[in-house]
Amino acid sequence: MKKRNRMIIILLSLCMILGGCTKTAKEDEKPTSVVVGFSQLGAESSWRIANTKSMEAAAKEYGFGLMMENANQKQGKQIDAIRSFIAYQVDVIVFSPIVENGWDNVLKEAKRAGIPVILMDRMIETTEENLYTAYIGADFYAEGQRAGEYLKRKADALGADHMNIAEISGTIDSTPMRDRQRGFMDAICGDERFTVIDSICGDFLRSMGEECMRELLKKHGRDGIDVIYSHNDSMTLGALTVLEKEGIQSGKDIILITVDGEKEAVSQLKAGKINCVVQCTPNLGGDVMQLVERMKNGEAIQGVFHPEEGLFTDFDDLTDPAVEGF
Ligand code: GZL
Repeated sequence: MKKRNRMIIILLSLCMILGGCTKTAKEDEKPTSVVVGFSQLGAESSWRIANTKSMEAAAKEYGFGLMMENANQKQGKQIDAIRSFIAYQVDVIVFSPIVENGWDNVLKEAKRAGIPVILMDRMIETTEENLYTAYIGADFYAEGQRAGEYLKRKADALGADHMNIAEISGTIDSTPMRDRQRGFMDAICGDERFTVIDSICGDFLRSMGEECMRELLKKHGRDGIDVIYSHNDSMTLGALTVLEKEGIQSGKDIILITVDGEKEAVSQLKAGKINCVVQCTPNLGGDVMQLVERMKNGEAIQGVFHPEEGLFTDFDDLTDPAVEGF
């Protein structure tokens, strides 16, 4: 018998022996009381990675089974994941919709299957009734307003008579992009000092933040932009590397306003390179699983649940230990 075949037989036998000795993980685990199907939209930013960790930790803490599918920024993959959760007959479906539209059909299937849906982090736009039980996530409009109110305060402090604003936006038609833009524009609306000269999509990605900044500088020149309003820290940190390469003093020559509140952005605030960090907590897992627990106990859950959020700015005492990122 060829040596190779002999080796294969030995290896196979070894696997069978070992396989028989170790209990499969399943036999060790106590049966889970609840299985949560979770469609996560991607891993595009530090915020998203922290959000995923928060969901995993909370599911473990509550002893719930968590079936998580990462859609890598593709709505179609989220829809497929939700369909697989329905087929598996999970107890609850949780998902963070990458964009607001296009969910009615799959959510009607979940409704017909009697599986409650919780929206986490982002909202959907629908004319259908009761396609989801609850929304847990930020009030993005208020986040945009906070950014706008900060800018007005900053303009007052600088005695600025005019400021050109360029926006680097998140994923088009996502709730954070739509509402952070709306809240900001409403806050500065009517204030003659401000002109929004451009808005360019960076898709919440750091690499795109760099590209957007290069394009904005090319289009408007280094003296043509006074303020950058960026919808998340990842894009802001990308933009920052371009400003530094160009020898532009961000935080001074150009005011930088960002949203999320990750550690690196807060340290750049403390370094004077970012002026305002609007908080948006990724730690939603505990709230989600608490809601699942209440639903499991028969409570009728309906509504919108926003976490407490604020902002850190260059007007604050940045040595205060409370000024920290996630
Ligand atoms: C906000 C979340 C956004 C973050 C980005 O709740 O949906 O998506 O602001 C993330 O960092 O990519």
